[in-house]
Amino acid sequence: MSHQLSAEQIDTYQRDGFLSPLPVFTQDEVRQLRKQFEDFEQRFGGVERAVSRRTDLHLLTGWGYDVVTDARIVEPVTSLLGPDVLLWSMNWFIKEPDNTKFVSFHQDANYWGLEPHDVATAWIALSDAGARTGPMEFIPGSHRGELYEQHNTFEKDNLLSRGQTIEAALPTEDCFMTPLAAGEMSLHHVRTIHRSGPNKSSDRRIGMVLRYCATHVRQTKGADTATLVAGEDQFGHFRLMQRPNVEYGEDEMAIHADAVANQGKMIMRD
Ligand SMILES: O=C(O)CCC(=O)C(=O)O
Repeated sequence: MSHQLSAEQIDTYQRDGFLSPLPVFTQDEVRQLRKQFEDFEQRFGGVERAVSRRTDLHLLTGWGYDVVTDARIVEPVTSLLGPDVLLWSMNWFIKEPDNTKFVSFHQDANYWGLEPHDVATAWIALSDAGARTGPMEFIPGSHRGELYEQHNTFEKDNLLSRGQTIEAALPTEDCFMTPLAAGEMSLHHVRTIHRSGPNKSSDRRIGMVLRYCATHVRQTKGADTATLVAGEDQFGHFRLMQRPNVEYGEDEMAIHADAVANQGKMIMRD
């Protein structure tokens, strides 16, 4: 069965800079994935302490690797980026129940260092991401406009690494909320302006966030790693990572720690 996007879906993405919702996982699968993720959190000392380790779980766990290579996610991405695709990183945006954490208006292209901007994010809900949970909100068409200057606020409740915020006046009245049911995903372009509000629900809002790029994309900030998930890599711009042999194995832990530290450096480097 093909999971490629239709011509109409591709047009919508190209026009708006995002596409939502798309079904991915069944309820059984999503329950199992949430359990695997929450087991990981417990294994590493609980929710707070596991935060520093949760990036790139596909380098540490088979289930993580299976997710980032899942045809139901990767094929729609190839419809947008072409047949040769890398996973650059796997992140988590989690808002605990009844929580003031938020994400300010920003553009990912401003600080990732990836160029050209043939880069897309698959944002996958592992819990309900309905209107009360602070789902993703996008400004349609903003990926076709300018790259805005962002100010680093380091605000306590801002989930972004530096609290980066676009301070210019934006057409916020156009902002489009994309609530998702558990198991659904949205796709967004690396230049699309987006934000999200606080979680006013009684459950965690768990976003599993996968960043994909075409193989011709370069990291302009230094040497970086990525995982080939579709087609072939004829460019060699990234050191390619492999599926972990042993779940949480010693070698895997070292490889993972190294990749995560390096990615942190890339994101924080100006
Ligand atoms: O999940 C969120 O609230 C924000 C995620 C985000 O900014 C992103 O995926 O680029």
